[in-house]
Amino acid sequence: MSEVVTTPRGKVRAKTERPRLYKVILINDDFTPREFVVTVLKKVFRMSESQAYAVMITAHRRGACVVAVFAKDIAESKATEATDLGRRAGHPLTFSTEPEE
Ligand code: TYC
Repeated sequence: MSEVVTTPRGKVRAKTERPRLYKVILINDDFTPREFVVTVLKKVFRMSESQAYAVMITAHRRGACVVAVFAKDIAESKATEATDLGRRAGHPLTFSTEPEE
């Protein structure tokens, strides 16, 4: 049996990189009722009434607000679930995702 000895090429670095995290962002609009936004934040993101109100009012005043940070697949499924709750109720409520720096 022959043995092949290989020498590592290029940089060898410790595998300590973590998967990138993604922000879920709540986008303001002029039509979705405030109370509906609060209800969705409580349901999908398990926020208290006061946390949900603070996020909703920040998006309302500034145009958008970071809701939470998750692994990519969880961020995307929560953004979709929350946006769909709005759509099914006839509201333009929108949640988006973007990678953290
Ligand atoms: N701007 C909406 C209103 O005045 C409330 C609202 C807040 C909607 C935040 C969306 O992400 C949002 N009824």
